[in-house]
Amino acid sequence: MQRVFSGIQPSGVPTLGNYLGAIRNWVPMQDDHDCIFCVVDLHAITVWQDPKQLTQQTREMAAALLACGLDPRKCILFVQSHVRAHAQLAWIFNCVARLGWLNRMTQFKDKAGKDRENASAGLYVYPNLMAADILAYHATRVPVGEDQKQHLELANDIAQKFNHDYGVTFFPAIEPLIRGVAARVMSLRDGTKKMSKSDPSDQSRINLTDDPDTIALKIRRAKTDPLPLPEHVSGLEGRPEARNLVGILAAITDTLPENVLREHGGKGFAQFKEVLAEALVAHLSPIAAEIRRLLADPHAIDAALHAGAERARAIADPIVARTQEIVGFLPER
Ligand code: AQP
Repeated sequence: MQRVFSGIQPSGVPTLGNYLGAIRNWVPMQDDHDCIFCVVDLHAITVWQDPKQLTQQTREMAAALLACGLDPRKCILFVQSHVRAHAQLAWIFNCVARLGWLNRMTQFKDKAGKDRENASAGLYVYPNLMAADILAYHATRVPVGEDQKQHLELANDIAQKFNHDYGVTFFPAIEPLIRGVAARVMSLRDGTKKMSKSDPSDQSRINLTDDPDTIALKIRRAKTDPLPLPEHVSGLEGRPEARNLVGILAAITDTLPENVLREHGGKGFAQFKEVLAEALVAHLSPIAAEIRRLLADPHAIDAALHAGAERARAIADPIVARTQEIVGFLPER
């Protein structure tokens, strides 16, 4: 079985974007892949995180992943900082990756914004840690969205350079794993920006923990344009907010945007938003209820994560020990 690795940052409550773009697609992979899923807290602190909130968000993220269907009997689920191998291998990769490679990463440019001098060094070397996350397990398949493809190419460059420089065939090639239509969900306030858990406006996103009234209100207030819905997908051209809402209904009801428009084309947004809110509430309410149930027992969540970390260490520690040996570090014992 191919080994899959994927991670998600505990940088806020998981959103509908995280769910439709990533988490929902991870669930079926557990049946035909050797899956390792990680709450990547080391990545989260590349931008400021309030310590108390980070602890809470890490548990919430784990609860959300379990509530969405990740099953510790079928996959390994753990927190990144609990497995030292990630940071150990990332340091070695900091010494393999070239500055020129990192300078080309568009996500750094986006996240650092204009005040680049003030961005953390961690944000800059984020892709090296991501390479370490994957290669510490010799994982060969990584489910990624379009935005992460560049980081995956960099991980492959690091693996190849390491193998070449040390004259070994140790790290495998990594391939993106694309399953079904990975939905890209945009902000409810601006159809040209992606929905993000760290967006300052809570109105810009649907959180997996939102109650039905909040979901309905956020959808009702979602930005739209004055025209009715078009009859065909071509009519969504230049209408990012309309495209986003149609895309969300299509993804949540497992259909294509053209089918949504066949049924709802010509309607006004007030009517369409009611249908969309109802579909979202029906789909997300059981998940929110399960998150609440799991969070009522934080010790059980921590215990599941500790057990996951132990299984992760059993795979990663020997790979990192061998990497250190290849590099020429004096053996620890
Ligand atoms: N809006 C989105 N639509 C589709 N997929 C999305 N993902 C994130 N936002 C959307 C996918 O979720 C996975 C985990 O993401 P992450 O937590 O590692 O970081 P991110 O992509 O930066 O997600 P956020 O929510 O925007 O977090 P912050 O606000 O901390 O930056 C990834 O597979 C991602 O593609």
